Amino acid sequence: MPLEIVRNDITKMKVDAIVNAANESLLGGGGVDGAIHRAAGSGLLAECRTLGGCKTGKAKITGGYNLPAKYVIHTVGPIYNDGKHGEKVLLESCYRESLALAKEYQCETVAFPLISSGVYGYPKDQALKVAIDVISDFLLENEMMVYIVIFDKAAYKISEKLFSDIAEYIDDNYVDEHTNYSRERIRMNALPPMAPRTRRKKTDDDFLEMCDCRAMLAEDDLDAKLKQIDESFSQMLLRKIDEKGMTDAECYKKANIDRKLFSKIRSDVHYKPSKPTALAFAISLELSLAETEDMLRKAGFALSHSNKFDIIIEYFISKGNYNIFEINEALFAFDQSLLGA
Ligand code: AR6
Repeated sequence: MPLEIVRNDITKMKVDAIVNAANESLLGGGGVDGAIHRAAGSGLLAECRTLGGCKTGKAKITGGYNLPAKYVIHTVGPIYNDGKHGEKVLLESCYRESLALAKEYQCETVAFPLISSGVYGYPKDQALKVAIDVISDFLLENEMMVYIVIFDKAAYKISEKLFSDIAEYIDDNYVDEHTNYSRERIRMNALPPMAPRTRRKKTDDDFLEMCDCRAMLAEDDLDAKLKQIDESFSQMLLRKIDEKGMTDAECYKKANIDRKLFSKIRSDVHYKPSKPTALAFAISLELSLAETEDMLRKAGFALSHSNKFDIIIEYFISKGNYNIFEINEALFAFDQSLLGA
């Protein structure tokens, strides 16, 4: 999955580069900056001293020293005032500049903290949105695995409105499921009784004829059935990509699926993806709920109202919101597994 939100201490991430939420002096501080300097050791501070500081919205790179990461990219986020002082543009620039440096140094994996969302006071839900927007834009054009590292549960917040909307949708749908089930039972009980069958004693000829017919029917049936083997998941995926006028790359990037997995699916007509992968493609292709169900069936799955994961996906599809990163934000907030590979 090219973009993943994880809960971790960024100093523990085994990636090519971690990003530091620094200040303009680049000489260390509190928060994640302090943690990174402590874990990297004094070599990091010595190298930072040679850099001559860094402007807000810009980024500079150093070695990782004692960290598991090879590089540290230091970026300086804006101090949040009231949101009307260009904070968003500066924060976007932090992510863009850091990603550009990571690319220049051929990093394949990069981990970001939520820049500016601590001491610098940027509201966490908005800080996360900026991070997701800029990183997902970048990933449309570039191959990289990017992690947004959330330090603790409290540090993570999707907007309260979205959270409560989804919570309400989950509640409603648990209830609906129950109501539908009751309705179904009432309907079944209301069916008219079946007409009694007329009986005639069967002769041996009747019996042989019946056996022959059954054998012929079974053969025909099997032939017919074999001829109508459904298109596979992979065939449906490729057909839909064509129908939507997308390129393969557009589709797998929007699905937050990496190129290697996509090639595997493309070249194996019988490939059976996991449920999150199948759903990620349905989201990327902006399929309706019915089409999504169809695509899932081809992979051997179904949407069910008995788990939150499915209901959250259904919520987004029913709202016509196919932004996989926003969906993953919500899934993360409800402690569900994320979409993608
Ligand atoms: N791993 C991942 N995330 C962390 C970690 C960690 N080990 N520690 C904190 N966070 P902050 P800022 C999260 O204050 O707002 C420094 O003094 C934290 O929960 O570190 O950009 C600098 O020198 C929060 O969500 O950075 C600057 O002076 C996020 O990292 C100033 O703070 C960023 O919080 C920069 O402030």
